[in-house]
Amino acid sequence: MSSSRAAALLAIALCALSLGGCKQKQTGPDVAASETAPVVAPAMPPVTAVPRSAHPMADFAALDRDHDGRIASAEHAQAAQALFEMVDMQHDGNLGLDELKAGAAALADIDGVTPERLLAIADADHDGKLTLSEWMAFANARFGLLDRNGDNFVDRAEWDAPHPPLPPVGG
Ligand SMILES: [Ca+2]
Ligand SMILES: [Ca+2]
Ligand SMILES: [Ca+2]
Repeated sequence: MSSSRAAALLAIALCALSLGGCKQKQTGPDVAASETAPVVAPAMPPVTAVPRSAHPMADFAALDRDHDGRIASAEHAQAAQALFEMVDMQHDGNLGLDELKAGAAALADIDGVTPERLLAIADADHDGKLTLSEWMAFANARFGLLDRNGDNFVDRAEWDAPHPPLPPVGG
C-alpha cells in the first residue's frame, strides 16, 4: 500500500520535473514506476570471435617485433604467448575446443592449423584442452622446425621456404 503510494508520488514528482503531458501517467503509477526502472547492465558476453585485428602470429612482419629482419626464438615465443592469452577468453589458463574455434582465424596464422588439428598435435595429455605449457611446447617445436640451420633465428629465407608439417608434441 505505502510502496504503491510512494510510486505514485514519485510519478507525480517526475511529472513535475518534466514539461507537461503527464495527466494520463498520474492515473497509472505502476506503469510510471516500471518506466523509471534502472537499465540493467547486460551480462558478460559469451565467447565470441577474436578481434580481426588480433593476429600476433600473422606473418614475418608481425613476428619480427624488433624489425631486425629475423625472428628470434623469443619473438616467436612472445607472439605465441600473446595469441594464447588472446584466445583464452575465459582466462582459466586452458584453451578448450570452443575457445579454439572462436579464435580459429588467428590460430590459422600458424600454417593454416585448425582447432581440431591443433588439439590432435598439441594436447599432450589428451584432456581436450591446451594448457599454456602444452601450447608453448607446440610453438617452440614449430619454431625449431622453421629454424633449419639451428641458429635460433628464423630468417627471411627460412620463413619463405615451404614450412615443414606442424610437429606432433608429447604423446
Ligand atoms: Ca627480430
Ligand atoms: Ca591438455
Ligand atoms: Ca635460422
